[in-house]
Amino acid sequence: SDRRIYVIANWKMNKSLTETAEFFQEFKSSNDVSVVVCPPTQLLYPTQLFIKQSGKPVDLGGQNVHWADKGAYTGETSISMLKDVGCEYVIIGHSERRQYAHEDDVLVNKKVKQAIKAGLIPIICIGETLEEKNSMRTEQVLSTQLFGALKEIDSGDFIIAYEPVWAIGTGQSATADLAQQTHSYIRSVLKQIVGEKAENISILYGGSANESNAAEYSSMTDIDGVLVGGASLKAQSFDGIIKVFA
Ligand code: G2H
Repeated sequence: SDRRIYVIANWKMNKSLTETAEFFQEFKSSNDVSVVVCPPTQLLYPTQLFIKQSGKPVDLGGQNVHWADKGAYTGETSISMLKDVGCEYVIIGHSERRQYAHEDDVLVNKKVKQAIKAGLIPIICIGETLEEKNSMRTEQVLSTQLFGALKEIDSGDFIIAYEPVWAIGTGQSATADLAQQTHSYIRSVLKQIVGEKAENISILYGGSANESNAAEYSSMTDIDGVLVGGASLKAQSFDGIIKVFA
């Protein structure tokens, strides 16, 4: 297919300025796959400088964004602010934001719409909890999240990250077969929403992805890369994952 393969780092609330500088001294990256690093907000600008200094092929992404362009929203960061410091991507609707910041599909949709309009590529996170999985509601949950996040959107300028909540930071990664099955279902729902463009939308797996399980994911037809938390914090292990997909 024509789909782009992505290996994306989500550093979450980790790393100091010094640790970030050290990361980019070691990091190799690759031209054969699209590599994106999403550091915490206060490190976005220095990270952009470190990337330039290193000369390595890496794009920058935010971990969250506000839907408004500017104004009285204390503590928030706008889409144009992310773009101003060099971001081309932004993670939207990560399960940790859904859980701790009470983000719902309506808010996710608001952010996704504005990001696409501004030319920032949203990495839209969806995924079921363990309880939803155990009660056989996975497909229903994913379909609701997709229709919600993509309301009034007909472009295909976004990335989907399937992150089963039970697999996040637990070491309990989804088997590649289960992930493939789910990704294929997600693509069928995307087809209902944006039509044939669904064929070109990259669907990434996230949830305890690492150097050891990356090869299995990369061999699956509907898995177009990974969104990596814990295993992206060390340049060496993140490079290891990139190598598998490159
Ligand atoms: C899921 C993932 C990255 P981890 O949250 O978004 O994190 O790889 O640590 O499970």
